Amino acid sequence: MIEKTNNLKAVFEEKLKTAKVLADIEQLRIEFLGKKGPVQELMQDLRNVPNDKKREMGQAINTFKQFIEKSIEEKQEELQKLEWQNKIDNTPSYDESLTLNKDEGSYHPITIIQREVESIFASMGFTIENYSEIVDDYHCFEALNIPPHHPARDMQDTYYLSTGQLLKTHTSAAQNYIMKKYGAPLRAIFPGRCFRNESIDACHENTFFQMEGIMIDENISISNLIYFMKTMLSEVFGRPVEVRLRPGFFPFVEPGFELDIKCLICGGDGCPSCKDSGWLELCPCGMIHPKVLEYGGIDTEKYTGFAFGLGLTRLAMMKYGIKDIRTLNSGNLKALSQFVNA
Ligand code: FA5
Repeated sequence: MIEKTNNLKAVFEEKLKTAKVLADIEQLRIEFLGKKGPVQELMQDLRNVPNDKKREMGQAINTFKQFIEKSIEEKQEELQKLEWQNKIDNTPSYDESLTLNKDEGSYHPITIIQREVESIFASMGFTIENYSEIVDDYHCFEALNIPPHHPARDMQDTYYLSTGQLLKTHTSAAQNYIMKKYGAPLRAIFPGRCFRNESIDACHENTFFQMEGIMIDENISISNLIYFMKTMLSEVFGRPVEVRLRPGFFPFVEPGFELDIKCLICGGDGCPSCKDSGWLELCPCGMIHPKVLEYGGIDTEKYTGFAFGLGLTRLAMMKYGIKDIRTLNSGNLKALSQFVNA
C-alpha cells in the first residue's frame, strides 16, 4: 500500500508540473481528491489492512492527501498570479478606439477656481503647498492655540479615526508644518479638502475645499491683509464685488475678521444659498496670534503675519452662480459642465 501511495504521488507530481492554467488544477483536484479518485480508493483499501498496520497506513494516506491539497493550493496561487499579470500586461492602458469629442470633458469648477486663485497668489510671490487630509490633534487644534476642551473645538464637528488621528477640519491645520518647514519671512498658500460632520444645506457641505494663506515678515499689518484680499477678489471676479469685514473670533488670530461677500445669487435680497441673510461667509482672516507663531518657531520680536482661510467651494458657487453647494459634490457631469462651459 505504501508503494501504491508513492507511485500515485509520483504521477500526481508529474501531472502538477504540466498544469498550465487554473482549469488544469481543478481537473487534477477532481481526479485525485474526487469521490472516484485514488485517495478515496486508498481509504477503502484501508479496510483490508490488518489491524496492527491500520494506524501506520492511515497516517500515510492522510499525509498523501494533505500533500495533494497543499500542492494544489500553492499551484493555484502561482497560476492565479500569472493569470492576473497576463491580464494586466495585455490590457491596453487606454481605449485606442475611443473617439475624442472636445465638448465632452471639462474640469470641475473647484479645480478651475483653485488654479485661478493659485496663479493670482503665485504672481504675488506665494508658494503653493500640499498637506495631508489626515492630520493629528496637535496640528489641527493645539498648534493653533485651541487647547483640549476649548469651546472653539465645538465649532468644527470633527471626524476622528480609530487611530486617534482626524480628518482635517480646516486648512489652518497646515500652518504649523509650513512655518516650521520654511521659517520667516514666508508667503504660502495651501489649498485642501476639509471634512466636518455638519448638517448639509444649500451652503454647507460635510466635504468642502478651503485655501489657506499665510504671510509672515517684518512689519506685516492689517493693511497688507486687506490689500491681498481685495486683489484676489477683484482678479477672481474681474468686476467689483461687495464685501464686508466684521470682527470674528478664531483662537489662532488676533485680531480676527469675517470677510463676507454679498450673495451674487440673489444680489443681497436673501435666498437659500446665503441662508436668507444676503451675505455669505467667504474668507475669515486675521493677524496670526503670537502663540501660533511661537509654536511654529517664528521669532515674534521680529515678525508678524496674517492668515486667511478662503472657502473655495463657496467661491466657486459665487463665481459660477451655483445656487446649491451640493451640486458640486454630486458627480453630475452634465450639471457641473454647464457652469464652467457657460
Ligand atoms: C476656518 O476654518 C478657519 N480655519 C479660517 C481662518 C483661517 C480664520 C486663518 C482665520 C485665519 P471657518 O470655519 O469659518 O473658519 O471656515 C472658513 C470658510 O470655509 C468659511 O467662511 C466658508 O467659506 C468655508 N466653509 C466652512 N464650513 C463650510 C461648509 N460646511 N461647507 C462649505 N464651506 C464651508
